[in-house]
Amino acid sequence: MENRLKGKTALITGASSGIGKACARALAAAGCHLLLTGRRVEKLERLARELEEKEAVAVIVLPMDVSDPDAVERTLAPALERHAVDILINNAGLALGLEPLDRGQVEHWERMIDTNVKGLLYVTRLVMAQMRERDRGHILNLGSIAGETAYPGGNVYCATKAAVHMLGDAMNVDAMGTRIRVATLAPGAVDTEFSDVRFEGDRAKRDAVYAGYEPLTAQDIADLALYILNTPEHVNIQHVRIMPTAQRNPYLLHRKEG
Ligand code: NDP
Ligand code: 8X3
Repeated sequence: MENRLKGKTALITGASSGIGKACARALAAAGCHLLLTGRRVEKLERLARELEEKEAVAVIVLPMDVSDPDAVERTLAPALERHAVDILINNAGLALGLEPLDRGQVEHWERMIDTNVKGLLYVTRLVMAQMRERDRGHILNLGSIAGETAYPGGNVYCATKAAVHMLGDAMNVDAMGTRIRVATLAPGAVDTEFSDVRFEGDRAKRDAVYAGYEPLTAQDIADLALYILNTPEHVNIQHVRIMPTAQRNPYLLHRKEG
């Protein structure tokens, strides 16, 4: 397939691990320059050095907590004066806890809503404004099958991803008449640090999520993201759902015994 990504600039939120990191690697290999954001600066710096050396692209690290509107403004606004962003991957996100709503922790809810929904909005407001001025750009939001089907204990996480799906539709509507494209990518189970974060380092709980079947890898998601972002300008893939073959919906997971 023709490479339409070479020389473009991509901003990825949450590039320090998992899907964001795999997307950074895939886009750099395709010749994209990168703006990488996240809170764990050391991990971002290491990735930036690796990709600059290996792929000969320019990589800039922008340490930023997306849930802090002042930090987003302070960090992104000056960066956007220097760089025109062609691709935005809104990937930063997390789940915390798996309790029924009535036993949920308010602090968990606030962090999920502030990161997955409000963080995405703070970043997109600035980047999409620049894309509108340039009449070009591609936004890819990480949704989830959790945003389509509620599962026990998923409550607030599911609601944040449902919001991401609706915001993707809303961004497409708001971009009507421009050349801005918006995609929502909704994965099922992907083996990343996601469950380490959700269960706050409880190894047994984390391992149980991926036991007895082959989950998706971050690379699988990056491959799909690359396909979506490399389509010609008249193609706007708006919503894609991707799951491991063993999983048919959040409930239906075929696990092998033993
Ligand atoms: P990881 O935990 O591996 O990665 C999450 C990334 O988000 C990290 O780079 C983290 O960086 C960043 N992040 C989290 N909070 C913030 C914050 N407040 N500010 C800035 N960055 C933040 O998980 P995944 O790669 O799996 O998750 C990526 C996205 O994919 C999420 O939106 C998740 O909801 C979604 N997803 C994941 C699935 C899965 O099964 N793994 C399935 C469906 C969707 P740092 O800690 O350095 O800030
Ligand atoms: C992450 C996938 O089903 O564990 O969004 O919530 S799930």
